[in-house]
Amino acid sequence: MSHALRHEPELYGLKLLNEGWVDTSDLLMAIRREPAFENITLNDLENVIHSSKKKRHEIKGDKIRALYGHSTSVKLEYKASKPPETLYHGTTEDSIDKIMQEGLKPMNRQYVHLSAVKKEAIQVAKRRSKNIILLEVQARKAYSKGTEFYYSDSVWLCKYLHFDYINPLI
Ligand code: HQG
Repeated sequence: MSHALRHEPELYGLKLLNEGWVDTSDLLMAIRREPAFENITLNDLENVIHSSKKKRHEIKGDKIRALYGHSTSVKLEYKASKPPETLYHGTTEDSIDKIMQEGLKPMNRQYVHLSAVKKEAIQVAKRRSKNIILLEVQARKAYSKGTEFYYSDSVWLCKYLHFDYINPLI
């Protein structure tokens, strides 16, 4: 579901509309082509969405979309928000030198993803490597110097974060 709605909709015969929406029935049809999921229902999609702590997807009327994480060029209108004093980003030991030279970049996605909760940022890093580094981001300071932040229910987003505002913790 995330791959289709964030990254390669065309692989599933889908085209994202404005703000990343697709017809839920089209997504269901695409997922059902996979034999393991041939009996999947709207109820199953709703259960996946609501059983997750992170609000990754949203269903409204007959449409569904991913709320963040996109690499595909669709545009979502996020509201700029004042961030908390500190945010966190989990990364790998392999990336840390580059990050401290270049800052945090969105890489293949549209935004840098940050968390208000240390534990969540650690989990994000752990899906990449055993050797992780937790970065503390002075978000309020970056904001006061002009970095725009956006909040999408469970994650904080920004286009780029300068290394001046980043401190490695572990
Ligand atoms: C790193 C998931 C070298 C960055 C997660 C990360 C998140 C750099 C990787 C969301 C760099 C990009 C996004 C630089 C950043 N040099 N490496 N200058 N700047 N990086 O997957 O934050 O759970 O695109 O540290 O939970 O890991 O699936 O970003 O390691 O919220 O809903 O480049 O995706 O959401 O990796 O994850 P990603 P991410 P879900």
